Amino acid sequence: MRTFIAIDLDPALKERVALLVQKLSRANPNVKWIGSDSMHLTLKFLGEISEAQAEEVKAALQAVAGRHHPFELGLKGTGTFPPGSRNPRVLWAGFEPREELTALQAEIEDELARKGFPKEDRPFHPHLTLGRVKSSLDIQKTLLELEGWKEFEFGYMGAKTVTFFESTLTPEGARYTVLGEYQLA
Ligand code: 2AM
Repeated sequence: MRTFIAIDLDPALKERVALLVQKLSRANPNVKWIGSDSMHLTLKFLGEISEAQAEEVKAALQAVAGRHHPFELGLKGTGTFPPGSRNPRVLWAGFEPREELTALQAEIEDELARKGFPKEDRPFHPHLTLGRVKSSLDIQKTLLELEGWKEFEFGYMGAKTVTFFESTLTPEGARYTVLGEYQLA
């Protein structure tokens, strides 16, 4: 199964992000825009793992979640991957830097590394993917519009739960199923 670990976005924030996506998507169908079901902050992408490994992940998340307290998560501003590119792959909204978030993500990495899961070699850039660029056609107009939201405050949510997701790839895009939810202590 193809899996990842994330913090799901709170419904009020999803609504605000959906309004921006609606505006941007009307202007550019060459981007695969995110739906509300796919709005999350990915903490760790695991990719293809076995059922037995999934059980190990569940135990690891249970342990890590028990060692962290809930915290405030702010969604602010927009940007692209690669940063500042005129031909980006991903358009995103950013999460405000937060020590508790960095610590939670790092501990998930460490706990899973101890169980033999490969560590991510790229730095952690907490973001919410808004869209993935399929074709750079008309992208400059979209980038200019996105730039207008560079400092926009979408709002805050309480990060209280870590979610273990399965991602099933379908011709219509990825479908996410919850494999487990772990409350921060
Ligand atoms: P994202 O966080 O930039 O949206 C499920 O695919 C989630 O895991 C997505 O939200 C996705 O990107 C994230 N992810 C991180 N690394 C990935 C990779 N190498 N392949 C697919 N998805 C990845």
